[in-house]
Amino acid sequence: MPQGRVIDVREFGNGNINNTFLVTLDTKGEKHFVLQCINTRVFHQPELVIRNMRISTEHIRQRLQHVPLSAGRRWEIPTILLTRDGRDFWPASDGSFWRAISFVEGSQSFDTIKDINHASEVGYALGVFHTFLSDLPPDRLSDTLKGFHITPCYLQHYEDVLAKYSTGKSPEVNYCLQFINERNAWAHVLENAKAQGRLRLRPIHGDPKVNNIMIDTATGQAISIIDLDTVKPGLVHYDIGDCLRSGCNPLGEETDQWEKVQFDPDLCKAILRGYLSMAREFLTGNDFSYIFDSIRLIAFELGLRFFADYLKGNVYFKVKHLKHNLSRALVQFKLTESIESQETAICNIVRDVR
Ligand code: GN1
Ligand code: MG
Repeated sequence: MPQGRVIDVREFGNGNINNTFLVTLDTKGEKHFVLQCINTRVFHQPELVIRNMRISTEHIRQRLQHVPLSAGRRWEIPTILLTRDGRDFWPASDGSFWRAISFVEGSQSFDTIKDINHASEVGYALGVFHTFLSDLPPDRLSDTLKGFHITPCYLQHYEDVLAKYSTGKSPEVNYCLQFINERNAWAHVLENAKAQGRLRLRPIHGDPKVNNIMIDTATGQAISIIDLDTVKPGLVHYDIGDCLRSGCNPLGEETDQWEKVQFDPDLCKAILRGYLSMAREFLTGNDFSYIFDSIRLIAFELGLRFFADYLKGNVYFKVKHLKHNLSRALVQFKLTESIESQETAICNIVRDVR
């Protein structure tokens, strides 16, 4: 645990689930750490979340010692800081669950991609993460969030919500209802491929969006991937799709100009290039054939999750106003439309970078 007097605690990042703070210390050593209150309505077994984090980061640390990254590249692994009595979390008397994590000094993250180099670095970071975990048997990790990124489960949940809650009437709501309806059958694409043995489980990050990738402020290089709460067994496609739906939307997922949202194929190419510079060696032919579907699916799925939460009264994602989740859903559905309309171009990119 870093020593020193706490001189500042402030809210940190834009997380939709947990409450996160940056703590500043009055010390000559490490000046910051990240303090988080885990949302136990979402993560029912926070001990397992921390256990997954410990197992995956220890594995990456060992791999990094044996096979360092190419010359001159820096890579930082977020570390869980222990309490005074040696525990890696602190259960407060009100039932809330806290933990502290090291802060990657000299780095920053961005909500949207700045330029092609940033895109390539974001892809590279996900590639490093997947590569380092590619030899960790996925069953060493617990399933800490049942149904996470299983699109058919979100569809089922949405149907249940529709049956119970009124939708109200507005052109935006009707657009969402119809949008989902038209994609019902296709939404099983990745789960079907998994069931048919075409895609297999691996350790995944679960949330590799742009602002979870830390960029060295001096070099502009990616040096860490943070937010390891959703590390668990899954399909790397969930991560690839999530990284691209986040990285290739220059207006960002919080924009209120949802009609203008577009998927940028140049950023897609740069992210995939960066990713494959690390990950190419462990991906199979089948893995490549589902990359387009994964990009389309995770954008659609996130829209579906936001929309269902809007209908249910905003019980999962934190919101700033009542229609926030509706507006977020519209952004993801517009992005999905843009991905669909560029299917040939995106498939060509996947073929070219392979
Ligand atoms: C949530 O809380 P945050 O921002 O790290 C969500 C992700 C979504 C993301 C969208 C556990 O992540 O799945 O992609 O919002 N995390 C969980 O911004 O549901
Ligand atoms: Mg997260």
